[in-house]
Amino acid sequence: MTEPILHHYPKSPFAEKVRLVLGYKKLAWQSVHIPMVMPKPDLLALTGGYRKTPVLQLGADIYCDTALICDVLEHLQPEPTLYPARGKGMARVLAQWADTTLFWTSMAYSLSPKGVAQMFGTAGPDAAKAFGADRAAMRVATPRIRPGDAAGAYKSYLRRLANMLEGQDFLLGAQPCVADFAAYHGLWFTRVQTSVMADVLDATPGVLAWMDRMAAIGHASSTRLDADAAIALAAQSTPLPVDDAAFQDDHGIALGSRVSISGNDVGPEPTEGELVAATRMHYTLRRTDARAGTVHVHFPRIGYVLRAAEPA
Ligand SMILES: N[C@@H](CCC(=O)N[C@@H](CS)C(=O)NCC(=O)O)C(=O)O
Repeated sequence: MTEPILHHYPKSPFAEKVRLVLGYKKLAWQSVHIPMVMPKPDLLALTGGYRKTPVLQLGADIYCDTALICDVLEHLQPEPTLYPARGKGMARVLAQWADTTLFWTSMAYSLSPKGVAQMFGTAGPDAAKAFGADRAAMRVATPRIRPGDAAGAYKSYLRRLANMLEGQDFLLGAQPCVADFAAYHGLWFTRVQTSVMADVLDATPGVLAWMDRMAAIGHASSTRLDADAAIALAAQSTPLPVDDAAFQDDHGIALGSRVSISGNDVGPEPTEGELVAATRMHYTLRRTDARAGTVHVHFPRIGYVLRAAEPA
């Protein structure tokens, strides 16, 4: 098996979610560091437009969004499972809440002026300003949460998580599942990246103890790869066969059509290509890039907008 390649940067909470899933599944991986803000020409050579972090690459297959990346890693290495048979619907629903509502609340709380000053440290106020402008442009359907509202909501959510952890080590039982990884990463950002804001966690010691258990999972072993090598690998590889028999058409868009896919709440940058598969859970676009060659770019259905592409 070729090692999965993760395109990410160390401070990214969603990347921390995937790094821990790789650790949980003991999968060795290769690590490509990408910029925190646009432009990201090397990442876009692979994705064709998608700019969010992280992205997973297997040869010429490019997987966008951590919900899909978790499914792909589960397929690569089924044990230990992220989706225990009993309660897997609950695990996915809780993960979706955690990746959206909980995440946005934790970021609105953590990225206070004090938190931002710590995060950018010596990089200074200009870097912080560029980061703020970059992220504001990404928010198409997520209103900014004001600091007082974020603080109150965050404290409530932490109490709810603490309540779920009473009498068990992880959110839905004795073992972690996808919901634990999804709930963890926003809190990790508060605790580790903006530790000046971390006293909000002190009121829920059960959550802190669970965070220690999650951190102990670790990141498995990784080796650094540079972006040019990852792109060259895509160019030398052939995308995996797609499951066109499992076509589920919910849009009246036939396989073979030119389409675009973009995020429906954050990250409006579209990826365009030929729709080569649309299964119950995900879409696959084929596109050809001057540097990366022919690649398949995959997106989950949930959270993304599929449209027929405008005629050129
Ligand atoms: N739903 C996406 C969200 C990913 C996301 O918003 N990631 C943040 C970083 S943690 C991001 O992309 N920020 C902008 C960037 O890195 O360019 C996922 O699950 O992968």
